[in-house]
Amino acid sequence: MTNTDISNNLDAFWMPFTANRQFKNAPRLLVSAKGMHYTSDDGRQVLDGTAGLWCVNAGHCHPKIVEAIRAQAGTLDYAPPFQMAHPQAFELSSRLVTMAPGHLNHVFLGNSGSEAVDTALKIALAYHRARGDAGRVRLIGRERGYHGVGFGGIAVGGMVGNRKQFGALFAGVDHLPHTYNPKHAFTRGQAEEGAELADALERLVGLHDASTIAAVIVEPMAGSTGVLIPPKGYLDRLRAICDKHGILLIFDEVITGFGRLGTAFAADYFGVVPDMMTTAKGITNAAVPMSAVFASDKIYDTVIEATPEGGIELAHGYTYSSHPMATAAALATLDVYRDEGLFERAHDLSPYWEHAIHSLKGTRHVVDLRNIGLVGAIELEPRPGAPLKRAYEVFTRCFAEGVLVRQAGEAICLSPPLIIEKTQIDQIVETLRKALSSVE
Ligand code: PXG
Repeated sequence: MTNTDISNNLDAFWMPFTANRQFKNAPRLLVSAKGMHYTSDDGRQVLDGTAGLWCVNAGHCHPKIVEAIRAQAGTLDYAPPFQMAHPQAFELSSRLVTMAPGHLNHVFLGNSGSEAVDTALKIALAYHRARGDAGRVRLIGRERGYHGVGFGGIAVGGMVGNRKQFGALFAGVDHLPHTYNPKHAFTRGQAEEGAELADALERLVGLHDASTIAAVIVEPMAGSTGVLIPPKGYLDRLRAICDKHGILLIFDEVITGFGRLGTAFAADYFGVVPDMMTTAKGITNAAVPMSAVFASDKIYDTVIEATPEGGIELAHGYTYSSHPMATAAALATLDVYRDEGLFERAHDLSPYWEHAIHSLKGTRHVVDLRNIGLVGAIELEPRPGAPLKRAYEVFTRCFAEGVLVRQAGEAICLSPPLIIEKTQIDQIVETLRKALSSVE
């Protein structure tokens, strides 16, 4: 088939994580953005209830970030990151580590959360090998975890829909149970009970032996699977069991990093410091793709010192690691977060947010409400015989009414830019209330 009208050919673009045929029958297109709003191709203002995909934390097209990228594009377009570098790579990394808790004093830069996850898993393996413990190759994830779409990430990930098409390379992983308990429906923030779910790690140690396990990776708060908030004490217990058995603990902070919970990182919010932390999204306000893996002194020193000087210590990296446009965007983004006090703003707004989310209790179809920081989830009862349809219709109705929300299974997830105003929180919740009342 030859297409002559290229502009109207929606077929060529194989859309990611999208129902391609359904979308192409009724496309939803965004053509510009500013602050809290997108503009759709039919000229409507759409309030962004999801910060894009959990990433535009400082609001859209922030002038300082736009200017930094513009200036960088005309100064240094690209510098090779292997055996060469540019000064901003060091400046950014130094700034990042001053923000991080504990001894997370080194960062490895990449372009996406998926790359960050693969990088962290590889560093974990390299670390144990460098210690002379090369038998530690097993990786432990968690049911309902999302760690991106690389083979490493889907192996430790726990969302069946993302695994079942690709199950070729999953040997050598195991999973902890997820932490969702419907008994705790409508809990505000963290549930009091459930820390003992972390003890499942002891059972996996009993099954595989600690000498085979390299690392455990979890999202401190599971985002993509519909906002699953860890019970109180759960992450502390996971930390303690990892320490007892010499297992590295990796927090996947791709969503929670850079202010989402009202602190720089979820590690700060929960008061638990991992051995590595994967971040992306908010690091550049999503204006240019970038990710950073934070690693502890212990890990960095061990891997670096295992190779004689002059040798490449870690056989890993990307053409676009520390890309100049990304480092410029990240430096400007960190300035904005600091100068506008956006993490504190998220913290201060979170009680209002919590109240607004939980005001949906009693609305038709709602079976659970969850919140933490500036994150919320509205769990719906599935429509009998038509799973996922109800949540999808709520999503499309909200979009028609000028509010962007995100469907995750039977849940609607919210994670607005941290610049959101209280009246806009009200608008999101009222639009949802109306949509929920009007769908079958
Ligand atoms: N880890 C976590 C915890 C994530 O949330 C990734 C890794 C992968 O990042 P990249 O940049 O490779 O996509 C993510 C990504 C959603 C949604 O709607 C979430 C993500 C991506 C797309 C949609 O929940 N998170």
